[in-house]
Amino acid sequence: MTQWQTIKTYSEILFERQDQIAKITINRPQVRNAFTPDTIQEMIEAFNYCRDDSSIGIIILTGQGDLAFCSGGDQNVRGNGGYVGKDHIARLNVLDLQHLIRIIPKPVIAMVRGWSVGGGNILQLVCDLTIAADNAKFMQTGPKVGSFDAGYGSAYLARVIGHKRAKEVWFLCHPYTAQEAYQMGWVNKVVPLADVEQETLAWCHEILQKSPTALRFIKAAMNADTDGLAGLQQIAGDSTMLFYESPEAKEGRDAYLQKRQPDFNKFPKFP
Ligand code: S0N
Repeated sequence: MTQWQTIKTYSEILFERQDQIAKITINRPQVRNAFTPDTIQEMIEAFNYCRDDSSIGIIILTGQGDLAFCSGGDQNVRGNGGYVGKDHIARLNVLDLQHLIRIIPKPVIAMVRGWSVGGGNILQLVCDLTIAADNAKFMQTGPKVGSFDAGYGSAYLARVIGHKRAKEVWFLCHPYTAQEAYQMGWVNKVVPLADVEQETLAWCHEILQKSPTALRFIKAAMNADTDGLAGLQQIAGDSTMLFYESPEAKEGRDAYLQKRQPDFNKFPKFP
């Protein structure tokens, strides 16, 4: 059995690691891992930790127990302008988390057991890869419960599974089995429930053998195609990060600090 070590103790999530692999688990099984703004805030903090810790190479997002990955926003704390947390402010901060999962420059794998519903299913969608247990079920309920996600939840879903399928998912609000989701390209692999963590870890270990910079640029490039200028900004920032490492960029910095003209002529002009 895999040994996980706690990175930090939270009230609504588990945050653990095993060497270079971090695991963030929504820990509210009593409500099928529905999230509140506080759950989301804890996840944002954990993802940011993973982003900053250079010894973490990959992140697994999952839900506690076999019954649900996540059932979306907790309807008990749904207020008038969003979901209401301990600070009594109504907000939709799950959108911030979706964005963070997209821009974090490390692969994020959703490990889905049981229900993946509503805003929880959008979190699964925005992860880079999804490994589903054979008991997983995928569903959008927005039009049934008076809500919708017209961002990644609709437009990006259409890119992933096709427009006709995405409209079917939202217009009918039917559940789809793991096998049906696999056939639509909604998930990457379906395995027996008992094997899902072992399989997810196997994918993590294989990915960790690859160049982290290459993975970073591939993720950013694919997201830039869907994220417009914000996606371009991400890949541009990655390019700047690499450029800062170069003698050419350092010459510009050093010349400024030494109050002299930079000598850029010594650097090659590649084809
Ligand atoms: C998940 C379902 C299908 C599981 O069914 P199952 O296994 O039969 O269990 P239940 O008996 O139904 O549930 C067990 C207990 O858990 C509670 N519970 C389940 N889900 C929720 C939830 N989301 N909120 C609060 N409680 C939940 C049940 O009430 C039950 O409790 P007890 O034992 O006390 O009766 C099934 O449970 C189900 O269909 N759940 C509701 C799914 C749903 O409609 N989710 C909300 C969808 N909307 C969002 O996620 C909003 C997302 C969002 O934040 C957003 C952000 C940006 C832009 C737009 C949006 C947007 O609004 O969409």
